[in-house]
Amino acid sequence: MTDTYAPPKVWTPAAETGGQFASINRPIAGPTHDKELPVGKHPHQLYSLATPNGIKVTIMLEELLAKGHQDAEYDAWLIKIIDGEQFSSGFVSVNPNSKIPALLDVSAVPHTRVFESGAILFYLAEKFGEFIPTDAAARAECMSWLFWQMGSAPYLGGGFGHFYAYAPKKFQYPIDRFTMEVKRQLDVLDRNLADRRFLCGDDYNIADIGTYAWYGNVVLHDQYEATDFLDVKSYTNVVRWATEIDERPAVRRGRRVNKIRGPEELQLAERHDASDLD
Ligand SMILES: N[C@@H](CCC(=O)N[C@@H](CS)C(=O)NCC(=O)O)C(=O)O
Repeated sequence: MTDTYAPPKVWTPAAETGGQFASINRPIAGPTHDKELPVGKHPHQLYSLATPNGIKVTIMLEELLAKGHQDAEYDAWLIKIIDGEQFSSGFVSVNPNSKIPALLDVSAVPHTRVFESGAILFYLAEKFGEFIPTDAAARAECMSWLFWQMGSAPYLGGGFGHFYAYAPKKFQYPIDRFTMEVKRQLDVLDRNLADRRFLCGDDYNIADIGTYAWYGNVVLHDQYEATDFLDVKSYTNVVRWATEIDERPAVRRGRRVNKIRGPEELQLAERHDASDLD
């Protein structure tokens, strides 16, 4: 790999790009192999991994259960993305985009698939009438922050995280570009949270769950080992907001589901019963 690059007339993939996750990247969609997904006994079948996008959904499901919605019960099946399990025929039938998280609601008629973490949060919020405001203006604010998060996270993960932590070498140009944007996003959040307890005001909702999963990880859990580099402590309102969410029992539970890295006592590869987390 060189520092400068003259793009050819028609792009073809390099034989070896290097960097983490290079082995699962390919320029086409669709399945690579035939394999059905397992289906358990609960209304919701989740196929996922405890990445920031994955924990959004397990946190939401644990929050719904904590509110007493027994119908929110779920089986959480592990999808090892590094092994390419998101490219099985079964997974692609639930998410044609081959990315976790993917949800199959087998209590719905017909069985309903939902992919994209933001869409899953919204689906569950609507289904249970929880963590989403009913008033039109408040709902618009909630959806605005939820969509903001969905649009912003790729700059944080795919941009900053990739070039700062996963690329085969440190290249200054993309690191500078994405650090600029991530710090701007942190400042957007910090200013909004200066006079709001949660993103939309006094109430915790799906916008907080989605945004916490990414920015909470960065400011509290040293995601990408960039705590000092991004000077996360200077975003005091973000840290205060993320800390409050981080301490919620349902958040603690949800973060552990489909987790196969980190301290062993916090890992839970699959969840098929509430007692798996006790
Ligand atoms: N916009 C999607 C992004 C999902 C996503 O990027 N998932 C990653 C893990 S966090 C994944 O499955 N990567 C596997 C791959 O790219 O093959 C969402 O929010 O659900």
